[in-house]
Amino acid sequence: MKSGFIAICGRPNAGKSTLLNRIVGEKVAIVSNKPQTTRTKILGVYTEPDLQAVLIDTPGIHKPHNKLGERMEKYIYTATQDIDALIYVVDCNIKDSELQAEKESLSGLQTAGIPVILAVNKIDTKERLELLPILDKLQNLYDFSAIVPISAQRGNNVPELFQNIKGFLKEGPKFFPDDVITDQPERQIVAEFIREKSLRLLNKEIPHGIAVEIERMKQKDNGTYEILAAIYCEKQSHKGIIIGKGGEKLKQIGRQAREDIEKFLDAKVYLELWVRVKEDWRNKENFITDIGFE
Ligand SMILES: Nc1nc2c(ncn2[C@@H]2O[C@H](COP(=O)(O)OP(=O)(O)OP(=O)(O)O)[C@@H](O)[C@H]2O)c(=O)[nH]1
Ligand SMILES: [Mg+2]
Repeated sequence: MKSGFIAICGRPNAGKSTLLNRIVGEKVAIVSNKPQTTRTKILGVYTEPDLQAVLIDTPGIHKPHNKLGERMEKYIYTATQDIDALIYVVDCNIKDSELQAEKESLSGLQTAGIPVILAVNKIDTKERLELLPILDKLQNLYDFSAIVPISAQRGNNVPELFQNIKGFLKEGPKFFPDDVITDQPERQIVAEFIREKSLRLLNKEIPHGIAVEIERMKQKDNGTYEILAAIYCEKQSHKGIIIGKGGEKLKQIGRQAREDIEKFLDAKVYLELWVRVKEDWRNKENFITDIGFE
């Protein structure tokens, strides 16, 4: 029996959560094209009869601008303690001007003694020949154990990447039962699905100031779930935008979230959404803790 912990790190939007979902084979982490989609560390468990890899998705590495950002930084730090290997994900569309930031992110991770595998992601967006000079530049950033070009979205080369990870697992126990794929409680996944739709359907600065809290969730005798959730935003003007003309935007968020939640819970769902304003919540320690950032 072999097992181990593998952290997935990298700058915002690189495709870390997409990779986690791809390896686990189910959606356990939300994905959007807005940077800083992931706010906590999220475990995804991959199990075979004689092997278990516990993957830890992390928030994108960035300079924190508020208390929430500082917590996100702590999650990255704790996720990279006592691990057997680290997958560093980088978008292959990286510009030369961004290489230095990438190098600094890597050196901030304190990876001394930990094998680091570089996953060069989104290769579906590039021609093979265009990729070679990029790989060349990236390999100078760090003494990587391996460099694997992948498409997390389409799955290209992800088995090869995983084969590489297997080499770093050690003799050890299963840390989770065979049927467990994530450490997140049901309520948290439901809240995240709602936040994902908000991120995807809203523009500009609003998505970053959104938090979702499940205020009530119960299953009725007929199997149907009743869920009441609050979408928090930071300004009164944002509230109007989230609700939209005639409530249309909020309805759209609710419809799309409900589809995902029903698939996940394998049951019918009645979802009610409220929008609430909490000024500057990203700087309010107590509120951040209350909505689930331990
Ligand atoms: N074309 C392409 N797009 C991808 C690929 N992997 C991820 N994406 C897209 O890139 C965006 C960011 O993906 P995420 O998985 O949320 O990235 P992340 O690194 O987890 O981002 P943060 O949580 O914000 O740090 C989404 O729009 C994804 O659909 C890929 O292999 N190819
Ligand atoms: Mg993410």
